Parts: sequence; C-alpha cells; structure tokens
Amino acid sequence: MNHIVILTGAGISAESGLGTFRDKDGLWTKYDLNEVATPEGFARNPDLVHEFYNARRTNCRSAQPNAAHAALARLQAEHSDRVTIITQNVDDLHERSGTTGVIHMHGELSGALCAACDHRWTAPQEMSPNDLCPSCNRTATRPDIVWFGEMPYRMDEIYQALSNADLFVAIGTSGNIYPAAGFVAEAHAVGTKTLELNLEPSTTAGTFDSAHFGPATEIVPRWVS
Ligand code: BV8
Repeated sequence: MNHIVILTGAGISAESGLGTFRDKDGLWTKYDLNEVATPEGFARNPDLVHEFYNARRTNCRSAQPNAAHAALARLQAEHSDRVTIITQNVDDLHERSGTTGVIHMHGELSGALCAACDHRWTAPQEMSPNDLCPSCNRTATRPDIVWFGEMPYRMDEIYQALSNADLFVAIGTSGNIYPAAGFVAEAHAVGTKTLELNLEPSTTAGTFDSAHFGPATEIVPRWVS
C-alpha cells in the first residue's frame, strides 16, 4: 500500500454522540458560528465562547471513540508511516482509539492558548476569561481552536502529504469549510485517486473518483478491512 491521506470531519464522531455542525440538529443550528467561532465573537463575548467550548469539552470527555475511529487506528498500526490522518475535529477520539500523530488543523478542545505571548498549555475542563496565562500571567487566554478567518494549523505539512499521496480519503465531512474542502482538488491536481466515505454526498461529492455512503461505523471498517 502506498501513501494514504485521510481527512476526517464531524461525521466520524457523530455516532460517538458528538454533534455535527450542519446536520439538521447540528451545533450551528443552536449557536451562531459568528458569535462562538470567530475572533470577533470572542472579543465581543468571551463568556459565551468559553461556555460553548466548556460544554463541548464536557461532552467530549463522556463520549467514546467508535468503530470508525478504531478502524483508522488499525489501518495506521498496520501501515504506520504510510497513513497521514488530518482532522477538522477538535475532539480527541482519534487519539483515544490509539491513533497517533493526528494533524488537528482546527485545533483541539484540550488546548489553551495565550493570545498575548502565544504560550500553549493543556486547557482546564472549564475555561473562563479570568484565567491567567501560566507563562506571562496575563488574562489573554483563549481556547486553542482555529476560528473562521484564522489560518488553520500545519498547512505546510498537509500540502506536503497531499502532494505525495496515492489516495485521498474524506470521511464524514460536508465539504463546506475551506481550505479543508479544497483538499480533494489538490489531490486531483497531482493525479491522486480520491474516495469519499460519508453518510450522504457532500458539497464536493462530484469531485471524488468514488464514494461509499452510510454510517461511518459501518463503511469505514468495511473499507479498512
Ligand atoms: C481561513 C472551529 C484564511 C472548531 C471551525 C470570508 C472571510 C474569512 C474566511 C472565509 C471567508 N469566506 C470563506 C472563508 C473561508 C472559511 C470558510 O470556509 N467559510 C465557509 C463558511 C465558506 N474558512 C476559514 O475561515 C478558515 N480559515 O480560510 O483562513 C486565512 C488566510 C491567510 C491568513 C489568515 C487566514 C478556518 C476554518 C476553520 C473554522 N473552524 N471550527 C470548532 O468549533 O469545532 S470549522 C467547523 O467546520 C469545524 O471545524 C468542522 O470540523 C468544520 C467542517 O465541518 P464538518 O466536519 O464537515 O461537519 P459538518 O457538520 O459540516 O458535516 C458533517 C458531515 O458528516 C456531513 O457530511 C454528514 O452527512 C456527515 N455525517 C453525519 N453523520 C454521519 C456522517 N458521516 C458518517 N457517519 C455518520 N454517522
């Protein structure tokens, strides 16, 4: 097997009970993403944004990885350095199923960041605007999450992996958010085969060479085996 690059989205964690974003009862139907997932929203109302991520940190702690996470962990264990896993998700379910080296391009719920000195540390279960940065002692702390209008993390590594991939697989993502939604086109540009595994066709469905549809806990283990 050559090099596989896998991109996961909220759909891989859906059957673990973590809400998706744009499905009918998704997170963005309950919260205005401009209020809770932008730097401007955080500046306007840090309490609301901390409440949003504190609730998701609590949900994440009680969620369990599912058979789709486990299948990817098996794939990586069998083909270690030839599998790159990139996730848009901020949960740690890939890691808790045994996968290592996951590229969290949108950050992680477990991370805290100081906007003043760029120090990063493990976030407490509940964050608040009064938290002090352990390094510079200022109250400029925020969740280490990539919000809209902010540059996703480790993009150089991601484009490097895409340029060397023989297969690009998108799992459980609606293809609405860039730059992640553009990875399938990047893959095609260098002749890489592409596969979509999703509950239903994504916005970018037409650009994949092939696709299997169904719940991730069924179609991902079947694809991996
Ligand atoms: C950037 C935070 C540039 C973490 C997220 C104007 C101004 C600024 C930027 C833009 C602009 N116009 C466009 C942009 C780009 C913008 C963007 O894409 N906007 C959209 C609305 C068009 N992107 C950005 O801003 C990005 N940054 O462009 O920076 C830049 C350049 C130079 C210098 C500086 C900056 C940053 C994007 C990241 C934003 N952060 N989240 C958090 O709170 O979680 S995005 C959010 O959407 C999550 O991270 C999520 O992962 C991501 C994608 O969503 P999905 O994972 O796909 O989830 P969704 O609910 O949509 O779909 C679920 C899928 O699962 C569905 O397909 C469903 O069918 C499937 N499913 C459901 N159940 C199952 C299932 N599949 C299998 N099994 C099941 N059981």
